[in-house]
Amino acid sequence: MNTQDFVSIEDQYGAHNYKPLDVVIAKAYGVWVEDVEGKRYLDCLSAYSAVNQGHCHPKIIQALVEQASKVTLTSRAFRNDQLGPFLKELCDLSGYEMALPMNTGAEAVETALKLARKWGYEVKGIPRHKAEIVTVAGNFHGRTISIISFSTEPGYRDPFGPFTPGFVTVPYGDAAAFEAAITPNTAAISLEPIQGEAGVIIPPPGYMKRVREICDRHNVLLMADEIQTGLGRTGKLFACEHDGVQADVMVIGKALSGGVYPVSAVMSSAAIMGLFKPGEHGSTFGGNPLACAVARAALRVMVDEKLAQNSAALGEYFLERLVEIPSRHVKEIRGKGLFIGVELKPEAGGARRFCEALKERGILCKETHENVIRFAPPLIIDRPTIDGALPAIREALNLK
Ligand code: IF1
Repeated sequence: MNTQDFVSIEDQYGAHNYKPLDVVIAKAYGVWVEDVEGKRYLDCLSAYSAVNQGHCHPKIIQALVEQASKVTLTSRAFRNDQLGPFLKELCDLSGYEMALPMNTGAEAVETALKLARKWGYEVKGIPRHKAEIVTVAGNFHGRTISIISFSTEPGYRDPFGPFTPGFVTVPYGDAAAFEAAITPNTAAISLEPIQGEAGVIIPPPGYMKRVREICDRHNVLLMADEIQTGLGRTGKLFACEHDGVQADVMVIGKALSGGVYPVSAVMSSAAIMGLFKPGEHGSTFGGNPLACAVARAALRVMVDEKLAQNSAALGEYFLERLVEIPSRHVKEIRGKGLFIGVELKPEAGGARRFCEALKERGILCKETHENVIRFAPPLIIDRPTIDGALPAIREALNLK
């Protein structure tokens, strides 16, 4: 079967909820993927920052294979010998006291929303079922009904109501607007320290710090979604560290498993996490031994290979090289660590055709919204690999 055969069969039998580039990947290692025709590409998406450790990292795959032959799933009806050590290692690394494991990012966000509401009722004293959670314009936290209920992207939300109540929207990057939206019933604010899907939107300096202060002043929880920004992507282990802030509740996923297996988690203090009582929350697969063994290995790789530091150094290098490329199409290039957005001018004809052109030249990128090309390679990338990609990027950014 060739590329077109795979595309046809997928489009005939699969729901059309995506518009992927027509590259059919059959194999991947490190920063590289290979398609069914044997053509090699530099991966500059990293499965939306899930494969920060690089594709098929040998140590993570080894953990997967070894654990798979021992025990994969116990359910939380019983205990397993991977869960406790995983939670401890995750807490030690992140500076949180307790963790709750789930599978996908959206599930972890849902978990955090439930936790914030329960905190609102039991700790803050908000009247039952009146809790409000402040969210920001341009947010992306996943695809469940409750999460899309506060999406400001019509395409993600409109056809899927009725919506979950209890969410309020304020502009992103505007701490005063957040403060003005707080009522006695406000339990939490939820935000991404840098917005990914919105197009690598970096808020004004000090925004997270001001949000933290406002949360403290009004007894409101700060919930940070670090599913995409966390685990080294922005040059720190967590993006909140850029502002010296610790959220009350942090959600992580994606690279928590190095992209090998779906693993997510909610992190918090013992006081807050302790509000969950038996039966109030759970998941068949959450905290399974295979997930935990994989995540333990993925975290070890993150630390041992200093991936956050590499992201900071190589991200700065990559950004500098990109800025040097002359292109009449580029409006702005911004980024932190290896989380880089190239925003094109409205008249450039959309980011998609540039991503197609990059693909033809051996680089895989995905447009986000109409006009932003995101460059987010695995954090193990080195200078020679970036240098090797620059001529192709220069060509693609200079399409007619
Ligand atoms: C898709 C976007 C990226 C996320 C943040 C939670 C989740 C995500 C900050 C949910 C997921 C993904 C989902 C993926 C595309 C991708 C994405 F363009 F849609 F927005 F990365 F930029 N919080 N982001 O970024 O995690 O439930 O998917 O594990 O195809 O929808 P999930």
